[in-house]
Amino acid sequence: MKISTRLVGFMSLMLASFSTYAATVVVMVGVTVGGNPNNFSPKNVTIRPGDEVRWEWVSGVHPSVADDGTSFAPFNVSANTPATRGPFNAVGTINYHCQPHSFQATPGGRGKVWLAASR
Ligand SMILES: [Cu+2]
Repeated sequence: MKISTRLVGFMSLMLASFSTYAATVVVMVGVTVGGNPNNFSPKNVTIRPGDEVRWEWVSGVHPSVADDGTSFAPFNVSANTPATRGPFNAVGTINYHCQPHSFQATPGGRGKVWLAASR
């Protein structure tokens, strides 16, 4: 009983610390890089368990999806409609792309969210 009470207390503390430090990482959509206006910027972001990612519109039309189709719901941001996804908790890499622009040469319409193990 005592041990399980401590465990619950510890887990509550862990959850509290996640929510205390959880961040929303912003990625701009439709940023011009090297003359190409169809980039995510930053292209690659690192987040921690519990963090969210918010994509914010800069220019163009960029319907975007996770490469695996399941890591987050598709989005298509516009001037006053950013898209927030998460919180993400599974450690690993989520590759994603803009459907019409993913074919473009690097940098082009591809991005990556890397969820690192801990803070
Ligand atoms: Cu695009």
